Amino acid sequence: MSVEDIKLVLKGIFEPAGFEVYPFKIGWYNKNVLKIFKFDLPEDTIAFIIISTPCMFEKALIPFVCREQCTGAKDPIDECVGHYFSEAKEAFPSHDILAIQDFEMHPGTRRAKVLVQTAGHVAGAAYYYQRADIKEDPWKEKQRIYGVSMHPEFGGWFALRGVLIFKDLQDPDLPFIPSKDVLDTDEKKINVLEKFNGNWKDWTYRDVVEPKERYSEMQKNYFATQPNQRKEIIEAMRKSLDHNDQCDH
Ligand code: B12
Repeated sequence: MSVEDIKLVLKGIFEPAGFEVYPFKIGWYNKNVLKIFKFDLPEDTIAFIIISTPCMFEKALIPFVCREQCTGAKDPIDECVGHYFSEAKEAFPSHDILAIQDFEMHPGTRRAKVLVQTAGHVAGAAYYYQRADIKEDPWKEKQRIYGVSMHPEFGGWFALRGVLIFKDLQDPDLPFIPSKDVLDTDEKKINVLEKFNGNWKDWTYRDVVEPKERYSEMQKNYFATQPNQRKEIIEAMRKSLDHNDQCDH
């Protein structure tokens, strides 16, 4: 099966649920990250980054919490994404696939197993803006400035959910598609980094690119609420599906 064929199958699984899928080569990722984050795999190994767009909440999460009777014991979004990752793995029984979600850390350390922003950047999905991109920045030398990715269509209204690495699939010919630099001046880059680092809770960093869609009020409310207090919102989500008569429990 070619990368293009695999991408089509993955799109069939993820797109109806509000996710996007972009292929990349492990070598492109490894070239950018420090040794401790590199994957010990040949550089032409094929992987896919999975991104959730605003409608994932309504298309995947609400039906999922309804179906699965989530108790909130585990994070419903992580579980929901995990469900789709399992489905993707099952679609390719003859391939050796390593699925890694954004929250997964190496045991015993607090080091992420995959840096999804770098993966999204090299896959051409969302430009990863970092302090190092700016010629003259206004911050103190020692100040930690976290980088932020921007999607060309959804601005900051998306999340990078994880990667699927096809460990036994290599393709030297996968074309490199650079991610779109949607913030073309240092001023705009500084602005988004200031907002992401200083005021991420007010949502404004997400709007530095005019998005074609934002999170719904229910989704914003969900993310603005502490995970251990989301039970009520999850109940409301269930009821919203009951209303539409789509819930089969
Ligand atoms: C740990 C973590 C945190 C920590 C530390 C943040 C950090 N960036 O280090 C804390 C708790 C502070 C945090 C907070 C938040 N986080 Co957070 N976090 C993560 C997590 C799990 C890992 C990040 C990490 O450890 N990075 C390690 C450092 C070393 O990586 P780095 O700085 O990118 O350095 C690498 C690059 O520079 C690369 N590199 C070097 N040169 C070059 C050149 C190029 C061209 C490229 C591409 C790369 C590259 O090499 C370096 C490594 O060697 C990621 C998910 C993930 N698995 O990636 C989410 C993630 C970064 N967080 C995210 C978000 C949204 C948040 C919050 C808003 C809270 C929230 N969840 O809503 C806040 C905002 C930050 C703030 N103002 O406090 C999003 C960012 C989305 C986006 N649009 O970019 C992510 C991607 C989660 C997701 N699923 O989408 N987070």
